[in-house]
Amino acid sequence: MGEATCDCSNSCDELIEKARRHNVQTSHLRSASMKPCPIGAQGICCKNCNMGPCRLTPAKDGTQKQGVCGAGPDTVAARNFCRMIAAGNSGHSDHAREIVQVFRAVAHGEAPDYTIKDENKLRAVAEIYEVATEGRDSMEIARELAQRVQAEFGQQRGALRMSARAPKKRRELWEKLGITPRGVDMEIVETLHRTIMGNDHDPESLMLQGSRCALANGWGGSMIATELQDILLGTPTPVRGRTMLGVLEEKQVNIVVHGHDPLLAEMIVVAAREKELLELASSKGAEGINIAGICCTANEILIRHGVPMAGSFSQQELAIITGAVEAMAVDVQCLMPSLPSVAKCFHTRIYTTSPKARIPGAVHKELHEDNALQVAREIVREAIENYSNRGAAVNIPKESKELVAGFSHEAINYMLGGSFRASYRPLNDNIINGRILGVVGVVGCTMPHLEGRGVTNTLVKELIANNVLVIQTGCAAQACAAESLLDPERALKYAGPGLREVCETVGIPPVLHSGSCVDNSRILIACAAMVAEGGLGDDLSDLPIAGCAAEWMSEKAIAIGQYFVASGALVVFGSESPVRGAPGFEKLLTEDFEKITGGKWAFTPDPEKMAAIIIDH
Ligand code: SF4
Ligand code: MSK
Repeated sequence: MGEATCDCSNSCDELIEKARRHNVQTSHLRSASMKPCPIGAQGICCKNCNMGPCRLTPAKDGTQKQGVCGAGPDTVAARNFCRMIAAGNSGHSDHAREIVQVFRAVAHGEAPDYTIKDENKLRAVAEIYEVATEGRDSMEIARELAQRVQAEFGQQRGALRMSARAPKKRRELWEKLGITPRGVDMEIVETLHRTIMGNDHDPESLMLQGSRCALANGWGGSMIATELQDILLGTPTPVRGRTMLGVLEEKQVNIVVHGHDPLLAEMIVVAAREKELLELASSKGAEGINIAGICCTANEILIRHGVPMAGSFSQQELAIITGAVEAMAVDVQCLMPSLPSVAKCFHTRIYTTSPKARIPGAVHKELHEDNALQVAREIVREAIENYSNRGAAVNIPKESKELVAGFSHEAINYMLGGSFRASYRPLNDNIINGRILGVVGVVGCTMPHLEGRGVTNTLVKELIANNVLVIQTGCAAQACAAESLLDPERALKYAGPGLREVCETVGIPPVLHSGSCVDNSRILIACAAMVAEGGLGDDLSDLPIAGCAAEWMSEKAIAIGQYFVASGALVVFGSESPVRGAPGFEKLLTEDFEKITGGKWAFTPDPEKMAAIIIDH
């Protein structure tokens, strides 16, 4: 592992030290004392039935062990991998379901606090779903669109409409392989069915279903979430912002929003700007109300409003330990159950807002489509009341960094081609003439045990130095922002001459932050647009593209990785292979899959090796 290169390491170290002094456990401290299970780490522990759990470590003489039922390591590892895909897909797709429900409610006049912000996108998505738009008003279109999208969750046959956005050749390959995604929920259920005890034991057959399930996420659930969020909340365009824990304000009421679903955070942003609540804050001696985000909720409100990002996944507890956060309001996913116990030592109030993500010890205020702003106002009001309870031990790190984010597919298209002829032509031309080597999505999480090591940053710097244009989402973007890699002026100095010339001409930075985890679907759309533009081949697997996650922790990351592999991309993950105890299955993922879908996996914890694998490719 390389030297620590993340500028935030010092401030994080100070807060971890403060936690230690206060006898507060954080993920960093727990991680240091946790020895991962060596069998699970290799993918060969099975607990799918009560004859086990079976641990399939090779016997001393080297013979491969089998579970009580006779399942070998390859079957067990394949089932475990597919279950991660199904779980990851469920996260993104159930998030999408919530968005569709609110969208439907807006269309029926039942969600008074939301509206349709992007009419152009409403009409564009309606066309994908073959909803007539000519001469119809937005709400009429939205009602029919909501019904069609909602039906896709339970759809049993045919293809998810969004998958038609993939190039024709790719769709034909999916058909030939029998992996065209049929229904959002159906692919998750079938994957779980195939992986219960006594069912599908063939690793390749399992992974074809795993691929179909992953595609139902990338070209289904995630894409539905992204597009409908844009319709409801606005399609992102480049916006300036700030990041790191230094965005918390010493003299203001700080409210941190955390999770993935932007519906609550949007309303908290609205409530925090209301005159009455600002006056209440002032009456309590605060100079204002400061909203800051953590994880993907941060990305969502950054790309639409420029709201500062306090930090990434591994910094959620540290935000509380600053002693300066009056309230942390969470929605769904990536929420550490430790938050209330950390908050107990400070004055922070933790609010859960989804019935699907409750945490013992948190105050629960449930958000629905018809009460969103009211819940947001209550949280903001209670945070203001809590301001006077702030203790003396306030330690807000000094650093914060500037950044530019909000590079949706539409924004990139516009910036490349201009307002009269938005297109990917300049990008394709510069790949063809060799100025740009390729385009890589650097996504994924941050890990407590890697805090401050700059793993993602090392990878991104290496890529842009080699003229690779980087697109980011998720907490990886937050890690890079903390080292000014999302600050166009500062990042350009790391870019190779070809990439730098193109970025300067077109006016884009070499690292483009396009949003949250579900917004990886924006990268799929951008890749499909590159194929459609012509000159680089007629399938996604012909493009010089790759996806990678230098740090990853969630099953959602595996689901994302597999939809890129099934779409024809090389995917490199920054860890030892999670299936290394099953050599046959590992070979299927890292070698044989390329012959099936044109994409494959690679694993290495070394960011320089990751970059080398991608550049070679
Ligand atoms: Fe063991 Fe087979 Fe049951 Fe898995 S399914 S726990 S390998 S007996
Ligand atoms: S929030 S899934 S830690 S990126 Fe999307 Fe960050 Fe990973 Fe959660």
